[in-house]
Amino acid sequence: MKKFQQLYFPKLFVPFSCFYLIMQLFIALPSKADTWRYAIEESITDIQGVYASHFKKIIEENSTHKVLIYPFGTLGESTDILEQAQAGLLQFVDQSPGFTGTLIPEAQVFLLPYVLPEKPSEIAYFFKHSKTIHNTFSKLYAEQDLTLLTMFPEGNVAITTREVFRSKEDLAGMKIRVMSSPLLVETYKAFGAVPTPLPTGEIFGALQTNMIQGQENPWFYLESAKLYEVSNVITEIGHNLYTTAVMANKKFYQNSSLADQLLITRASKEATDFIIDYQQELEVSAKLKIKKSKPNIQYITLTDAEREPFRQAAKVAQAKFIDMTGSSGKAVLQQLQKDLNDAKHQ
Ligand code: 6CS
Repeated sequence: MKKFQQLYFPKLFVPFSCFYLIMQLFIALPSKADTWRYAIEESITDIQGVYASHFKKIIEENSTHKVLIYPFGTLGESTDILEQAQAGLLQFVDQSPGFTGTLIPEAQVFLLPYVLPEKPSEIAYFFKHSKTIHNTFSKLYAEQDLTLLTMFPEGNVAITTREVFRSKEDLAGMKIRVMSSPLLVETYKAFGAVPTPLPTGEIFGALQTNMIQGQENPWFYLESAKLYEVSNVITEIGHNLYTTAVMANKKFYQNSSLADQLLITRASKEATDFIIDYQQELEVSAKLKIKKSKPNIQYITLTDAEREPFRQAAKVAQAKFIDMTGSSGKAVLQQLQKDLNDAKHQ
């Protein structure tokens, strides 16, 4: 065997290394101009749209490729666009864990109440450095034919209702719309409400017709989707930070040239840094815009004491998360807690 290697390996090695070098050179060169399709769950002026526009700008300024952005509604609901991205009809897609949870249950770790940080500096550090996002989740998304490019925050989640609520008892019998995540359903059950999963396009109409009596979303979205128009009260219980994820079709990404892969990574990173700062400003302006447009809307922030029963209910949600995800989810949660600790002590 040794003799065989000595005899043949150098002969095989020289042409192989030449071939390898030529391939490296080839993939480092700019690729032919392509049009990349990218669908989002929101409108072009919403956070996902601003992120996608920033990403597009970087790609188009640094290559001959074009990025076509498909805003919410143009290609269907969130579940439709994810399927299109998995099938390779779209190169990029934005889908939030509230919807991805049915496909990748571990993604719901981002929906656990009272887990994610509230301080802007911790939020920024967490999203930029989290091993949960950049290592663990990359593997889980890859199993679903998706290359996870980034995750970023969209602001604090508030709950809109018809009637005032300050306790779990007040929520009894209230149908609260959630994204189609089994964990969100369990969370709102633990909060005392009647969780009602509905697609995004049905929220406004369902509130208007009293089919549901409330829903949760980040402040900028309450304003931009005009959800305040069909609600009387907006309550902050401080339970969550809305998180979303951007993915590429795995085959598309893996078959892209090295130059394109590097450009996609760079655009994702720069757009993430940009959007983390951008989204921070929106909560205050959304609150002002809503009040201006509907002065009699009531804003309520639950006190620490009032939040306590919801914090207790969060323990039930965490146990449900482990039930749904087993040892894999347990490891994800442990890693997330380490990441959050790092963010706190950065
Ligand atoms: O609640 C929803 O369905 C939507 N909320 C936001 C903030 N983004 C997209 C998502 O589809």
